[in-house]
Amino acid sequence: MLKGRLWRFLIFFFVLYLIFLLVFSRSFNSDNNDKTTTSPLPQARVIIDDNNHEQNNIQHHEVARQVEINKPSDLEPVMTKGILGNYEQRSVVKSSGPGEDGEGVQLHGEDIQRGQESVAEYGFNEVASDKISLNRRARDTRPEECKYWNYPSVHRLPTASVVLVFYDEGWSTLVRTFHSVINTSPKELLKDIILVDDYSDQEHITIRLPEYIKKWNGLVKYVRTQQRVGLIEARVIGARVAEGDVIVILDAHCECVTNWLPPLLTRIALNRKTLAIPIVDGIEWNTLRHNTAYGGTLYRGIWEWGFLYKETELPQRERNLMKYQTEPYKSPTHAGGLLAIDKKWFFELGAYDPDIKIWGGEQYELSFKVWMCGGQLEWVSCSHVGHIYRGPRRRSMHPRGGKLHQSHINHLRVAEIWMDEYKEYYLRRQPNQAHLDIGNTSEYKALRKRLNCSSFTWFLDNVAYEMAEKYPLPPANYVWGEMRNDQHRQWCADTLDNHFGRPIGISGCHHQGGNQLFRINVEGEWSSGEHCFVSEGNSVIARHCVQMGRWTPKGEWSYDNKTRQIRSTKVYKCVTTDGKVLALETCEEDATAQKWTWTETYAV
Ligand SMILES: [Mn+2]
Repeated sequence: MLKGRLWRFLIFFFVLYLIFLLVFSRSFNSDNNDKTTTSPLPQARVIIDDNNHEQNNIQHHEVARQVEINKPSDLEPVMTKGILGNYEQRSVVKSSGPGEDGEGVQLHGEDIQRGQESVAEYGFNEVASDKISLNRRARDTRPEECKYWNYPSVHRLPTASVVLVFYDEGWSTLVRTFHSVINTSPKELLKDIILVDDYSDQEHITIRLPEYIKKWNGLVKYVRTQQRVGLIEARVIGARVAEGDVIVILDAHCECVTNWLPPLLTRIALNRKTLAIPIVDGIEWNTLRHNTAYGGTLYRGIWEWGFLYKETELPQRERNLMKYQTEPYKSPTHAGGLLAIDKKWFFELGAYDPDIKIWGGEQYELSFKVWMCGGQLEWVSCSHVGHIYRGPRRRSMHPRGGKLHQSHINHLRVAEIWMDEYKEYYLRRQPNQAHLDIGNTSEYKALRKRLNCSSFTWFLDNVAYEMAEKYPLPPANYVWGEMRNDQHRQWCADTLDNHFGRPIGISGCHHQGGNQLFRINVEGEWSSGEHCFVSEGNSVIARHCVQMGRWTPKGEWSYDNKTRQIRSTKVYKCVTTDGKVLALETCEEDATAQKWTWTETYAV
């Protein structure tokens, strides 16, 4: 009796084991061409493509049938703790070249000087970069748990087009970017790579690059703009050319971490209106060392009311929805450079507003409209891409002849079109921008109506709800503008570009706003940009308005319109200057050095 039961039990498990083997061996096969293990020569890749052509077609039919049978819920990733996921590399051959595995490279001798010159030229140390293999394997910065996720097989995921935009980018950092895309992407999923050259001058871009990419037989495409159009427009040009289902935008100085693509595409397969964001690791501009960005903490993207991008710890409310620490999670916005979006959805949303030009604010535009028009934005914890943050570059990347305040015009367009009555709060933070000409917005407002998008209030209440605590709505300004001293009439208050914790001072009045643009609001907060000011002894100190993750203004200042004094209600002293420094002293109504005249200065 007992023996019979035991047998049935054993047979049951044996069958289960067979099914398991069947499912996973399929996935192993689809992933065999991956990629970074031996740094395959590009030429070899092409040959592999040709050989597998017939086989691919057969698989395709077989899988098309499966798609009909499978429900969408079958696309959900499956965690098999302790057993490597279906896209993971089975064996990693360690390479020992310079910079391998994301290590940094130290230069010696005359290379040091050449390296510094390349930083001035490109913002990266190209001499250090040149020493590293174009096929170096990026450091695996993912949390360990990521290795155990199983994603839908390649035939059930949309294909990707990777769009890279650049202007006079350094050779090896640029080429390594698309090598890394090719080396880390299952070839069935990578439709093409679009290199958008925004009218570069340098010959390694204009002549050498189009020649170099020929060996990929069309997988890598080169598109050149007819004049400088700036990053945002160039991306849209690339997106139009792309033949894949999903547009993946990366900067042209990135390195993809193993198995970065399937987790992104899975989010879009599950919901085509998802804007999927990889986790951005930092690569140092001087040594090309690849670092883990966040440690174990989960962050998401928000902004302060002047549209400076901020990241904040993932609220508990979101974490409560997660079974695993490595699941994707919702975020109000993102840093802007790296993203994946369904191509059709991107163009349904009007791509990027064509009057948002050059650079700045585009991530808010895209994030707001994705959320408000029925989509969602997710950060995908198991998709990591390294990005080289630029060092001190001598030449500007931005097109010449562009408007001085273009990024502010961009911000204002986003506020005008998408933020309803909350546009006012942007203007309280940036009052000098009230009269900038932002052009015609009617077409985009019509698009918003046509897509039946929700209100910005809905977005704040349901998505970016932590704004209320982190960056509450700024109170109305009581006075703002340039602060000129009555006694030392050529001097104005100036933040002196000081960092947080340092005293502010004075400098010659220049009427250009910037460091001389101050605000005191009706709640007694005295600030400039995102600096808030507090008294400390006889000095006025700049500090961050957010302390311990929370907006904590001191609100200790008042401006008296009659005496024109700025008084600290905390230490009962007034702001003064001796023509050298800005200080606090006992208030005296007759002291002309304590009198300040505010002049509103508008950007044009
Ligand atoms: Mn970048």
